Amino acid sequence: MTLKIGITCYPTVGGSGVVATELGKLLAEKGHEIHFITTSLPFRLNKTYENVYFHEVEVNQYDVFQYPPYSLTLASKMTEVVKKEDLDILHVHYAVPHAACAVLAKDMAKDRNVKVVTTLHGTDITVLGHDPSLREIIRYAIHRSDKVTAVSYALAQETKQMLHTENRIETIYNFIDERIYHPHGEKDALKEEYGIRREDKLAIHISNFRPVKRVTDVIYAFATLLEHVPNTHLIMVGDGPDREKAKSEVKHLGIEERVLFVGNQKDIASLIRMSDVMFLLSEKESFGLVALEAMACGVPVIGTNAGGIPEVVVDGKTGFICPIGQPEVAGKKASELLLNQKTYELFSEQAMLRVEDKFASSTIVEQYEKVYEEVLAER
Ligand code: GMT
Repeated sequence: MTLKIGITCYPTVGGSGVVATELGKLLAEKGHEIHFITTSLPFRLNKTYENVYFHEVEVNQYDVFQYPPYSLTLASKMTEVVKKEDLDILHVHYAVPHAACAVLAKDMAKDRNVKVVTTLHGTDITVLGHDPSLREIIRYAIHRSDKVTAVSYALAQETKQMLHTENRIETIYNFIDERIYHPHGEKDALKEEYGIRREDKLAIHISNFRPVKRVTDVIYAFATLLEHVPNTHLIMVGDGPDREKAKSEVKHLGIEERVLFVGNQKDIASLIRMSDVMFLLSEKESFGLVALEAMACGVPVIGTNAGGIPEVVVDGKTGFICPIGQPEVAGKKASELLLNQKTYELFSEQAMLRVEDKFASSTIVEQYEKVYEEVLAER
């Protein structure tokens, strides 16, 4: 059965937008008709795809409003697309405000009986869910969705505990595009472009440098790693509020020669491939898509025991799981890997196998299709 599916996500850089867009692309390849309803073209939708359509949500600033009414504009656009394109499903990524808008659109296009599938990605629950001013709307949006999925068991559990909801929340893991994230490709030439000798080791961190990512812990972990493995470098990819803090810590530690801040980058896969180990030392992380991207490229991950990270990274097998806020432990674990070639190769192999086994895009897409079929069977 081919379906008409509306997808709403935050279209700018970020794991949830990546997952939503890649899902839409793969569903379209399987013959479903996909309608992205977003404020701009999702950044991974960089060319035209068969069966994929884009409906722009315009957010205008009017003098009469103090704030642009994004949620209402979105709900209105969703309703319009549901009616015009006769959508079967509205699949929204993020509870706030997307699920609430979808519920509103469902009510406004009542005769169409569109079904709402909400996927929770983390920050909507782990940060916004704690905000009393949003808790009721999150609870309502979840309660009124026809199906709610979360990207990890940890997130599903946390959502249930926080909102005291009886709703069944199904875990569907994230996935990566295996055509982009794989271990094959040029590494040494790129390393040299960054001034790193091919025989030197390289650690990588990729994030939006928000406080939850604890980027200064990454710097401290690297400093410990450097004590044990002197020919190591660190590449910091991304940008955000804590970038300057991290930079000044690097200066304070006198390791400027070894740490590169490269800002937001397009070709993440090549940067991961040229690296030997990834640090993801967040205090909150519902899944950690970058960890999956690293593992798919055969790069072991040193992560924290936050949220869903331990569901992605298997401690002692595809990387190491360390306590939050203990960067010296993370640095020591990374050095153990980099100093033991045999163990390193084993971890690298196991990381790739785990991605194939548990996070294959074909399996995950089928899980979403099953969810769509289930909710439509209730029509
Ligand atoms: O990590 C972020 O700050 C970005 C955020 C997003 O909206 O993309 O990431 C969340 O969703 C990703 C995709 O499901 C997950 O891999 C991230 O773990 C999650 N971030 C947090 O939970 C902090």
